[in-house]
Amino acid sequence: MTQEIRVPDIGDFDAVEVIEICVVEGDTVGVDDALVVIESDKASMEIPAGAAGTVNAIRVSVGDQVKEGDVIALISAATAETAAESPDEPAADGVAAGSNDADEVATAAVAAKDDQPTQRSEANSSTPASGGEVEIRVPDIGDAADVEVIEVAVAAGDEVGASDLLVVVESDKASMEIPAGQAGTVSAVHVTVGDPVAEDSLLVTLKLAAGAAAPPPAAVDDMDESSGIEESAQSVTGEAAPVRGPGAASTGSVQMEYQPDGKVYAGPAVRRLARELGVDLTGVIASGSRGRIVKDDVKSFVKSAMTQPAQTVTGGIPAIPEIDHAKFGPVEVAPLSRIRAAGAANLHRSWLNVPHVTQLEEADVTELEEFRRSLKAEAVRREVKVTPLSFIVKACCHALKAFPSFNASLDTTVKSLTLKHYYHIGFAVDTDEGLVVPVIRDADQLGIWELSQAITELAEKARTQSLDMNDMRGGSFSISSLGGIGGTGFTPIINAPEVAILGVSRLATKPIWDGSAFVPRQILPLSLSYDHRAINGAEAGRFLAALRELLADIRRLAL
Ligand code: CAO
Repeated sequence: MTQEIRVPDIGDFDAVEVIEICVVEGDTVGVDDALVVIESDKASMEIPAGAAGTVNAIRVSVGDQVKEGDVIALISAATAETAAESPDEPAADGVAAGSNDADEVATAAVAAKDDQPTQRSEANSSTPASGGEVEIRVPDIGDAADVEVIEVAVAAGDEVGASDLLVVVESDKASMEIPAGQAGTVSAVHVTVGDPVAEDSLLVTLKLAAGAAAPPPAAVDDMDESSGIEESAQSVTGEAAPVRGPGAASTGSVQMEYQPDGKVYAGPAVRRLARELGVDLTGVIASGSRGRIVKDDVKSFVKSAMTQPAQTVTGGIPAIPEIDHAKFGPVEVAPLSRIRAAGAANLHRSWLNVPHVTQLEEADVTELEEFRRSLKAEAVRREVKVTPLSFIVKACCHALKAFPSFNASLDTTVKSLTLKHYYHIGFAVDTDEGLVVPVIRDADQLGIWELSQAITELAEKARTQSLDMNDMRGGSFSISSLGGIGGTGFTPIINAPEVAILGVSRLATKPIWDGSAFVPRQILPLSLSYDHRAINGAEAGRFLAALRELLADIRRLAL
């Protein structure tokens, strides 16, 4: 039976924006699996499937404005057979998917936006105690039942800032992160994980930092009764970032890097899965948009930890010493954006796990450039910009077909190579928020105009932060082009689990000996980094030679 999944009661908000689509048509989902994430000016909320089944249709797109009752997706309910195949997914449990009783469907994972710190602290329920201390209590949680502490993020003695997370509680409807609300030092923590709590339960006592004023008790009473979860939503931090990555192992265990703030951005279903598997979410690298941790991230984390070979050398990676740079002159601390932090963790993971080799080549693209220039007038008419990158993507697809081991992934036990029969080419885009890698799907099926269009559109989406998860996953090979910026060569880091990446630098006119004289030719520097476990040097040399030939004579791309 097909059921309509609708936007639940979203409190005071008339229209909220869809910021993420978490599934694609055909996906099998469990009751708690998020379908979409919506975001108002105050909070974001995951809308779960509410019933196990298959996604038949998605009725919204990223950027759409939706309101209570709007249809998000159609789900055909799982048969008894398929339900039995996923015993770990709880049954619908009386929750009517497609029901208009939004409260029933709304397992809201709420997260305040980064730019709402003051609202977060206002929403926090704190009461003054003696001696410059405040008591942080559970805020109004509406009619939520079975509220439990699922994370305690601080210990007595910890110094916290106003937006720092103290405790995460979870009810039958939502998970709520409760921040400090004010800067200070934690004097006492009154709960532990698993404790049942209710509105006004004492969580933490905080000694206020000098100069910070305790809020008047009225602040709690002033809270709007009806706002319940939504008001509490403001107390949820969305500042999480992917943090530690498995990879640097010492004495047989997986050693992680911690994000200094140690916060996570994940919905209740993901938190529940992490608890079941004993995964500390602060160690999981997020792949969801804006640094949200999704279920697959938790699974990858576990898989990676389980397949980490036992470490035979002790000592691990020596830590870089913490230095007080201010001792040497004025400094300023700039926090990394979530995208940059996620990128840093991914790059570190790849760098530590993959034995990289980078091989260099130069391609004579004189004729390619001549042809590209000849397209200029038509490009203006078509309103598309044709850069060397479109030709490079096209040439890579040809080379990848000839050398399938470059369009592949190694399995985690390094026993087999999965050769992909699709050519989804990722390309690095430099944005103000950091590096992102959107993917051109089936790039081998596209002509130069279409590739140029796809590159322009995806780069624009990347720069306006409107890529959704589908735009960024499933890549089989990546290109990092710094040609528009400069440089004569670099060693790109592989976008694991892919096994190779092509770096492109700025083309230059060089004198080339043609047998009788030096002639000016336009030379494009290429640098191919590859996973030496999957590809050997001779193969890489042949791949680059093929690419060089294709770029030198683009008529070959038509063969
Ligand atoms: N040599 C010389 N000029 C080049 C060139 C090259 N290899 N590649 C592009 N150019 C030119 C273009 O033709 C364009 O010139 P015009 O404006 O005169 O036509 C100009 O440089 C700017 O190109 P572009 O950057 O707008 O377009 P692109 O298709 O080459 O690249 C994109 C698109 C999104 C890949 C790029 O803008 C970008 O973000 N690059 C950075 C990628 C990055 O940061 N990589 C590092 C990752 S760390 O490993």
